[in-house]
Amino acid sequence: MTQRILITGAAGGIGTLLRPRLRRPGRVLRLLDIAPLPPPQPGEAVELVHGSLTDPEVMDAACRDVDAVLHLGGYSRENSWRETLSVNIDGTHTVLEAARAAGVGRVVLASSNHAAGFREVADAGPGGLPADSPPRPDTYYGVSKAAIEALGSLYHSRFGMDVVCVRIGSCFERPADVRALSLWMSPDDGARLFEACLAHPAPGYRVVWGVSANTRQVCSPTEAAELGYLPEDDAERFAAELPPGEQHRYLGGPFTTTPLGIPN
Ligand code: 15L
Repeated sequence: MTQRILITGAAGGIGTLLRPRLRRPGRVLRLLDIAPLPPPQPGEAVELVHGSLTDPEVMDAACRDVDAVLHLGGYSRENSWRETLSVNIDGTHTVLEAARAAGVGRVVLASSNHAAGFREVADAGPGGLPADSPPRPDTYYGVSKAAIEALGSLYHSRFGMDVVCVRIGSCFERPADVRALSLWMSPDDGARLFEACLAHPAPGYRVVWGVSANTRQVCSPTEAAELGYLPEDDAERFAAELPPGEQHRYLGGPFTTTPLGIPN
């Protein structure tokens, strides 16, 4: 039977990196974004949906016949409170509500290290910061990620939906700076982690870190490992190429000092 996965924010940075990596025989990726999506490649099993995740009608139609939702959509950086509230928080409510109404049993939410951005790196200890460390957001953006984790918990407790919140570290082709040597999640590991979120028989509600097997890791790998995630990459191989820099005091790095409400 065909498996259909809805990916919101599919034209964004992580959506673009995952699109080729989540291709599988017997799987259709339904890609949703308000931004233009590249047309299907020959043989690529995708359905393109142009629309906003904040629109309940769009989301109701997008969730039809879907087995799981990967919710990557929304602002991925700091923005005004009003925009953050409307797109990231209210928009995630719209996504969860549409998924519930359509009977979708599993939603994976893209949370972020910035939900816990004011956690001190020095508190990590040998096991790393637990994935469910209580929120210490560093921005309105971080608040929105903490809020969607809470929404996910509500939808699990009320409706039995499986909801996995992935506190993504820094997911780019390569780590951008010294801070990312601790927080990098390679695109391939990102795909491995999202596959684990989809494959686990009954994840319930859980929060996991989305990072690679970095030598300088500060985030606990345990919770994601329990899900079945086996990372293969380590940011350290890029260390020599990076400009010199220092580890930040706080997990959120520069987000802890960026002016609130101003796009960064
Ligand atoms: C995030 O949550 C952002 O979406 C991304 O653009 C990076 O800034 C990342 O965190 C990070 O902390 O490096």
